[in-house]
Amino acid sequence: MKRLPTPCSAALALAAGAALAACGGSSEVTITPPTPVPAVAPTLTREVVSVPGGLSAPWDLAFLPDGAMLITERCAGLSIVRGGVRTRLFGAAGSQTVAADFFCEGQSGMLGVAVDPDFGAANRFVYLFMASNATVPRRNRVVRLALGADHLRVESRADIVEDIAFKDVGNAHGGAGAHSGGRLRFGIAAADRYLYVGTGDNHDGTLPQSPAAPLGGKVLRITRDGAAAPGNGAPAGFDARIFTYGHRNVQGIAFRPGSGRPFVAEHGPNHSDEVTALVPGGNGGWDPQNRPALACADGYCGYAGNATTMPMTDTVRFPAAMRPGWTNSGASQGLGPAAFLSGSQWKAWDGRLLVGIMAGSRIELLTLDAAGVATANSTVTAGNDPLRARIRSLLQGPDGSLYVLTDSNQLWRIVPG
Ligand SMILES: [Ca+2]
Repeated sequence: MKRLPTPCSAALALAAGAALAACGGSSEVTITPPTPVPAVAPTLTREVVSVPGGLSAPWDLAFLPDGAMLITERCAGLSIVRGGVRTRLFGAAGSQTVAADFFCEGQSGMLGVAVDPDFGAANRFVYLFMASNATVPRRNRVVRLALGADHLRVESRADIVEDIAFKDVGNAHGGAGAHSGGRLRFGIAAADRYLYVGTGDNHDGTLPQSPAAPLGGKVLRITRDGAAAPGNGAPAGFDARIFTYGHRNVQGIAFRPGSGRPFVAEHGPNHSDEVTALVPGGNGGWDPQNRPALACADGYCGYAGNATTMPMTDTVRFPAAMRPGWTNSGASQGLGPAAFLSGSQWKAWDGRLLVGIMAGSRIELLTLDAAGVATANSTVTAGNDPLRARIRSLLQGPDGSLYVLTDSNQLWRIVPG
């Protein structure tokens, strides 16, 4: 409540929605501020979206400006769905354009997809993260496709990053193709329309802190031609495409509305799924090598020890490491995708961060403070629908709804109301 020196004026009091106090006997009017509209959570409705031909191991999705949906499937490739018609554009046999070097194995194959921010205005570029056997050893690549004018065919392909680490041979910790990362997202700030690429540690102890290619356990930030973006801030001697390093397996990348700051979500080992706000040149502090106190098969300590002896963020080795803003209650439940909610349709959730959890089978809502540290978290439900599934991809669509891909081969549209 605030007291204003003012003539006794009913008009002023009414205009301010105020209560008039002691009118006639005082030179002050007491103004009660308008009661704020309570911040309420949206009411969610889940729709299962039918994709002609069905989905098999869907991994990521994106939208063209005309509303058409792009979907990747790990072993099939890239499809476009528009007007209820699905076209297999690029990838395995059966696609309009077969990529002879594309394959899937283990966790790898056709993973992330992103659409150029200038799609339709200056180009028709779409970007894919995929496993390629064009080299020995095999690598993950970022491939840029130019779509035809009707968006129903691929006109050309340019491989803009060819040296992302791929686990070529199985070891004590699992088969080939593990921990490739794979998410692709463009920055949202006007000065940050660069492509961010999440990569993984391949069960290789040396990769996350390695300054050079093959690039694994990193977030790359590149131009549409695959060159290092300006301002990456990688330490001297590091590959200039590296934006941050010291990560385990980056499968969630999201940008905070307003600031545009990038956040990543990472799957922990037997503990400590993490969400981290990134800083240019930052070290995520994951270093699964040289832990003499631990038994580390094949030189990889990533599954040895615990949150103290093999931390997701080692602040002893790396005092300046980026601290996580949220850790999943000391557990690892398969943290994967991440997406910020944006728009008044989300009511009190506008600007909050969603993360998807695979083994934990849920979507979690995080409230972040200005520094990116979680102050609250809760599990997202749609009324009595617990939205339980292994969550593979999260993306807010151009209609303002949330789109979700699950390992149950479903596409959900979650509509706020
Ligand atoms: Ca970390």
